[in-house]
Amino acid sequence: MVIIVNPEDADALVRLLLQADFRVTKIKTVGGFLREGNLTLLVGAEDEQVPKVLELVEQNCRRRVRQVQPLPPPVEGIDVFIPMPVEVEVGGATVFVLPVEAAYRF
Ligand code: 2BA
Repeated sequence: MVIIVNPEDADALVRLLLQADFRVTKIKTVGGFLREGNLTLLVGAEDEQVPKVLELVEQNCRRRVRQVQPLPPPVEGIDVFIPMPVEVEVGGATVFVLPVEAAYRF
């Protein structure tokens, strides 16, 4: 599972996942739209454990309204340009459930 969460929710969520015996990897990431830091958790779980992980995520990740100040046009590459202040709702969490062909630990 790939779980993108707000940094303010990440520590508590990781703690709960570990307490529930899941293995977790935490990666520092940046949202493409707001260009703010978020955290991406990788959780390897059996199919039948997926609902438990979703439950922990749902119970521990809050939606937040963010006021976004204008962002300047990007200098290079394809990026987001926000010409005026906007309000966006961020999170609780974005979760992708992916099939795993094989998993090894050596
Ligand atoms: P950001 O890309 O920085 O997006 C932050 C919030 O801004 C989003 O919250 C959404 O409310 C809003 N937003 C994003 N793109 C927008 C757009 N084109 N127009 C208007 N509003 C927009 P969330 O949807 O909760 O997403 C939080 C973070 O999760 C995202 O940060 C991104 O890092 C990740 N994420 C969300 N959906 C994703 C997806 N389909 N693929 C990859 N990453 C995703």
